Amino acid sequence: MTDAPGSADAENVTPSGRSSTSPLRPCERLPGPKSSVCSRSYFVVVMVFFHVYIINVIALLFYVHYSSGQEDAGRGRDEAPGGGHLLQRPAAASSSASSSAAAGSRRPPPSKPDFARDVSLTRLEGIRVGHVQKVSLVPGRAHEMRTLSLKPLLFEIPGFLSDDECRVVMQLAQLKGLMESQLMVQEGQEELAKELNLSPEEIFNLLDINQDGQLQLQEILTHSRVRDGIWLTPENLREIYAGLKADKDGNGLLSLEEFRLLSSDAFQRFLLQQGVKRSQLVRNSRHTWLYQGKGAHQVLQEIKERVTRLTRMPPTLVDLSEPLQVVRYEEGGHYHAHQDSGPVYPETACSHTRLAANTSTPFETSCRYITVLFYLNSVDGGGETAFPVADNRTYDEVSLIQNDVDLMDTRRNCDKSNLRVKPTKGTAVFWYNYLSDGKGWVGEQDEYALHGGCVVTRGTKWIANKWINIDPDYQRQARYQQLVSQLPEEENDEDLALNPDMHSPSIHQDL
Ligand SMILES: *[C@@H]1O[C@H](CO)[C@@H](O)[C@H](O)[C@H]1NC(C)=O
Ligand SMILES: *[C@@H]1O[C@H](CO)[C@@H](O)[C@H](O)[C@H]1NC(C)=O
Ligand SMILES: [Ca+2]
Ligand SMILES: [Ca+2]
Repeated sequence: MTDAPGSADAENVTPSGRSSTSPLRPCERLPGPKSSVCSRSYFVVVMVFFHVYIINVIALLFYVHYSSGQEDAGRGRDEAPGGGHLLQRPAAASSSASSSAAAGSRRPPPSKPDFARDVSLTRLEGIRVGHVQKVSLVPGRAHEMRTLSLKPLLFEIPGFLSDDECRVVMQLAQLKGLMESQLMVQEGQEELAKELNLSPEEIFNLLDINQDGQLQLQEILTHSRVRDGIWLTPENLREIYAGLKADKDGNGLLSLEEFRLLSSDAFQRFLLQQGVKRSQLVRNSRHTWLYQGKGAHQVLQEIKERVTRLTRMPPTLVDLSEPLQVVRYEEGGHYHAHQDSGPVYPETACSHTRLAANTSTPFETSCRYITVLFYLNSVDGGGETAFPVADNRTYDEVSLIQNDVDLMDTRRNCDKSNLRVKPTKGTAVFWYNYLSDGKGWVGEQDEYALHGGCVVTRGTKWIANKWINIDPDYQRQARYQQLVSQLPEEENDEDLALNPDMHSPSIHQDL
């Protein structure tokens, strides 16, 4: 992966949004050291701290706050395991706490008759790392597909696109125009932060993952990353401490007393004063989206069909997925490690099936079952797609940052990733962002799918991402498809479905 700005795939985030933030499941005070469920919450708090996407966070916290009382009584299905993230946009943009709270706690009405599950998703077999299987994608030629890792289940297919196809895709993207994948962070959200109304003690507690009464650097870094924003390194954080004289006793940790003396937007203000460079953002690239439905350029339609054959996904699902994302990284471009999708909780809706989710669903994430990433050129230097924890024996979010080495930092530490894929023109890699539920549908998020685009040291890097969107909630996916199929045809192809640009005001973040 690599790349992509956002979303991309590899790098990515969702056009629709993924990104992450966590829906915090209501967790009463953090249970033990780093439980990942709760651990996301501090992260959210940190974001508040930095003021990034505050609106989402606030609405989220309100939601959690107000709904934690009545909790799960009627939550049906899948309890989501994992961590969290993503919330994209709260139902009611903030305004009053009470209104979003109300929305949040409204229970989905007893829903319509269930759809019988008549589809079973194929999941390819990886067999073992290095295994090569032949696949038939175009008439008269067999492609070789090599297994690169089992966690995540990841494959590489050289020559998936011809040189001409690569050229056409790059030209179409240029014709359409590329936009910045990540905007600079905006200022001025203090008022919102105030509405949050958490005491410094409460925030401190949420941040203190190991509950030792001190904030270690990693505790702050780990949870400041999940969304697009300024990417802090351990050194940045030390400079901030020094600049703000935050660590009075100089032990490198923030105690509650030290923390209390900082205003809630101190870090953010400090960073903005220093000036933020593009290289300090989570993503440093430009991208655009190319529609692949009826009427689209022949090459784009063929790519979509080839992806359908490769992944053996139902064609309707591929048709209803996000358009093709094309991303360009200039020299110096990168995309720090991220997940393309987020965990899905009962409170979370997938961006692509939002239409079928009831309005009471306050949070949104991208649900990208599969990421197919294409390299449109061979890069002169750097630009690999890194999978920091591919096939690692275990996964522990907090261990991603140790001794000042941050495995998610693709400007510095790609060489320490477990797996790196070199960008080669025409090659496609694809992987599953979710596990199977064991019954032919989408299961839990696969945390090992963490990936990023290493910094391009020479030349330009072009990639494209094709995501296959599937809602882990089968009923919601089915309802969505039914709704879409009832719409007049033009609409359903073009506007509605997943043109990310139409999704929400917040899309730019993800794209
Ligand atoms: C959402 O809930 C309303 C009733 O409150 C219902 O009429 C509507 O069909 C539901 N939407 C979906 C997609 O289930
Ligand atoms: C990778 O696996 C090793 C061995 O189990 C473990 O010590 C390390 O923490 C893992 N890395 C991450 C980031 O979880
Ligand atoms: Ca601590
Ligand atoms: Ca200290």
